[in-house]
Amino acid sequence: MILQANISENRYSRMDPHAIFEIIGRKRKVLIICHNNPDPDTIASAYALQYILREKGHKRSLITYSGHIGRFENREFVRRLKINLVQFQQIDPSSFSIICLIDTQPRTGNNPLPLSHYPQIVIDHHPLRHESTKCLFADIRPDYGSTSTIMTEYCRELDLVPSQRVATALFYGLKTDTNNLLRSRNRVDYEAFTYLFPLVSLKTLANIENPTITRSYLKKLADSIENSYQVKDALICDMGQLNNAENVAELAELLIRVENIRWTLCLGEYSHQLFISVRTSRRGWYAGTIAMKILRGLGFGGGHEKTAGGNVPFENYTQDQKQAVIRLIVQRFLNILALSDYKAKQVFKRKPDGYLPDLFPEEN
Ligand SMILES: [Mn+2]
Repeated sequence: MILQANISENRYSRMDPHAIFEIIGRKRKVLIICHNNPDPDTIASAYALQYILREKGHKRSLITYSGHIGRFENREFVRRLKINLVQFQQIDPSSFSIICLIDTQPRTGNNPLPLSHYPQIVIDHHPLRHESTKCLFADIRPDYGSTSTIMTEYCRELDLVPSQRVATALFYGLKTDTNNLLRSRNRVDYEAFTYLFPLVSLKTLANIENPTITRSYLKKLADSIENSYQVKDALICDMGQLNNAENVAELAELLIRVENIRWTLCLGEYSHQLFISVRTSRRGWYAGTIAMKILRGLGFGGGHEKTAGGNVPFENYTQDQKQAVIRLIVQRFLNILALSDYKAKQVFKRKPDGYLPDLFPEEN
């Protein structure tokens, strides 16, 4: 999830991957840091960097992250591809001689690296931040659809054919970050996609994309759908306590597929934060800007044209204050979309009498 909308900057800082080995030299311990609540792109890119280092003789690198891996797909991704990730709280960054930030940059608030530490290596495709220019190796390519694309190019430039697991990881990272290339504006993403494709395990990919789900997850989804409100062409749902932070995005993605619906807003609480997710099928309305506006003064929001998200810290709020914040966000959302005058209806509420056919009549 991108929590900072910054679409104006498009500056570049491009590097030759061979320089990585000059910087590492004979130093041994390399720490590879993903962005918080890591998604497939940051995990795949960290995994590819670890692979490249190992192939070049640097065997002691560690991938770390902070937050949660929420989606079942992403947990399956880590499990099936046997990617070793360690929680940042369990390590001491001072015991590493080289620190790399992947798919994130210094001082963005989106990675766990303390301000007292500076990374030597930064590889990312988000807008270039001034702080990154102070790093020895900053390869920032904002016109790339994914960091996985950059890492695929590294493999090629270094004459390394990715292993099947690395290729599958990079392919999935690229696929998800560009929404199946629909969000890509650059042919380099297509080139990486077609280069990786023959190396991918399609069976593993299918397993990742169709993971087993839990009963509690399905129940959360069913209850939330039943309790959602339709306001003209928008569906709005307060999901209450979430099973994981990604629930809001998953439901918003499902509800935006409902016929005649062009907007969805889902909200829910997870580990003392309110998470929100916005989706639209309308062109020309920037969902990221809307997320930013509805959370102004409350938390942080941002995103892309059709998908956006954000969060509000809920630590010091009473139950009443939390409800007030949620109502304010919904009101702002309706105001921006000029929907305030329409009546909210619970269109998915089940009838109390129950109409289910008796599939299993009791045997006497
Ligand atoms: Mn990314």
